[in-house]
Amino acid sequence: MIPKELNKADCGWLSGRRTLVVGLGRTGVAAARFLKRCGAVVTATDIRPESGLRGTEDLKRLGVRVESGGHVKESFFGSDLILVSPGVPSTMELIREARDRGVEVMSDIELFYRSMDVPVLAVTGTNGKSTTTALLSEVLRRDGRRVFVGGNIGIPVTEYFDSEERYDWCVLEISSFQLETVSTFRPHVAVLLNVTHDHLDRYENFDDYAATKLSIFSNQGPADYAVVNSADPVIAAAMEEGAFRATIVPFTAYDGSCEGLYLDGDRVVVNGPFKKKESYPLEGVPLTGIHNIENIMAVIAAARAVGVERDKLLDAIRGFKGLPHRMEFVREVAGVRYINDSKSTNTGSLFRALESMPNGRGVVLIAGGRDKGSDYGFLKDLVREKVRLLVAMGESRTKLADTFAHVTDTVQAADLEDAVRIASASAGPGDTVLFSPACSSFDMFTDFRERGERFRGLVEAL
Ligand code: UMA
Ligand code: ADP
Repeated sequence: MIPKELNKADCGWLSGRRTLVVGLGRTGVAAARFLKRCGAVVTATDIRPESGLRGTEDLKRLGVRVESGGHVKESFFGSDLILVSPGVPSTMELIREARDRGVEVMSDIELFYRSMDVPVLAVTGTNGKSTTTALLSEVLRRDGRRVFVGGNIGIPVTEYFDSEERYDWCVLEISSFQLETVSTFRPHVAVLLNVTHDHLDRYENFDDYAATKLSIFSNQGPADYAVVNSADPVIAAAMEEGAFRATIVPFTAYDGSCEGLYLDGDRVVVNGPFKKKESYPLEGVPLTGIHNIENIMAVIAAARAVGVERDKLLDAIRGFKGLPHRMEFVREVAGVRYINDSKSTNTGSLFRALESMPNGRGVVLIAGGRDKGSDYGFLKDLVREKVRLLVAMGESRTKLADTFAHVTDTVQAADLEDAVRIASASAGPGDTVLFSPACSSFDMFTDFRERGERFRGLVEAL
């Protein structure tokens, strides 16, 4: 077996530091374990009572002090360092006050970055992060590299140090929450896929959210790469303002011939900044939809930036079937196709889902869940064009039904089971039942996976 110390933690800087870990979800538990191993004096706190938490017994055994069922002010103010979980807003009063008193506050991404020493490729954006991260890591593996994949994709980054595998590259999916408290994080390649409305229940306004996304590039220099979707208005504006110090690799699935990556019929053309002009045919590529072409372009750009050859890239792209719960075909029943897009948690992803549906009004759309302060209005034209019936569910059902009442038929369902029953009764041969909620799942489910699996189960049972 490969010896453990190969994934070396260079974490002497943590030794003896009084550290408070806020939030004991997956991030907090992994980070507390890592901090303890580095010799920090660790307290971990969660607003939930201990009965609702996992992994606290193990932490206590390691010598971590656990404060559950609420947060203790003194623990915040008496720390040298606060490690804040992504789900905990960094603007929280106690954290703000602690920072004012000189306590350093960081996310696990910053903690990780300061403690390791292999190149990082980081992917952010409102939508497409997981698909792009998974495909990019697949490409690097196909090229024989030893890759750690982590971050918002569901693997806390500090688990890197737990692994018995030896890594020499990191591909990280990074959320805006994780970027709120980074200061030195400098990915060698940073990808920004798009910036559309999301998480407006956490940020003051859209500009605030967009600025957080763009901060992924803050510490890059000319030897690094910024892979950006130049068709996105927020990103185009940032390019215009000269917001990047890294070498920019722009990509667009909309404009014709230009610098960077563009689409020419059924081929992706790479026209700089790399020396060789290349083209990548898309025939035989399982991922479909214009949004996935964007994801593929981002992957090609990022992989070329770190020297992966064209043939290996194409092989991996052709072999990648996509992740579950993203426009996943479930089954055809009586001529009706059922698609599970449970990972659609905002209006941008619903837009792309509808855009990829055939013209005509053959879509029965099931949407709704926990609203995040979204404005669904801009979807009206697309809904009018494609959706025959909207089945609205979850906390946002009235808001959705009111928004679309004048452009299509709408009905409110009691729950997902009711929604699938209504949708299947009204869909006819040639129609598609599309489950693309545009909202988070937390009103009725643990997460998007549970929601998608429930949908799949209901469709299998039809
Ligand atoms: N908590 C407090 N005090 C508070 C608020 C919350 O103690 O004031 C506690 C909660 O009681 C809970 C813990 O904090 O026990 C939850 O922490 P968390 O929400 O950060 O959950 P983790 O399990 O650590 O998961 C996080 C990410 N979650 C969020 O960003 C909300 C996961 O992304 C990520 O996969 C994981 O870290 C590993 O990096 C999920 C997500 O929904 C998939 N991300 C958002 C998205 O994709 O839209 C950004
Ligand atoms: P994320 O990790 O950012 O949530 P995923 O790859 O999990 O991204 O996809 C989430 C949702 O967004 C799915 O509904 C998927 O079909 C859609 N999607 C994927 N890529 C893109 C993209 N580039 N632009 C817009 N929507 C996308």
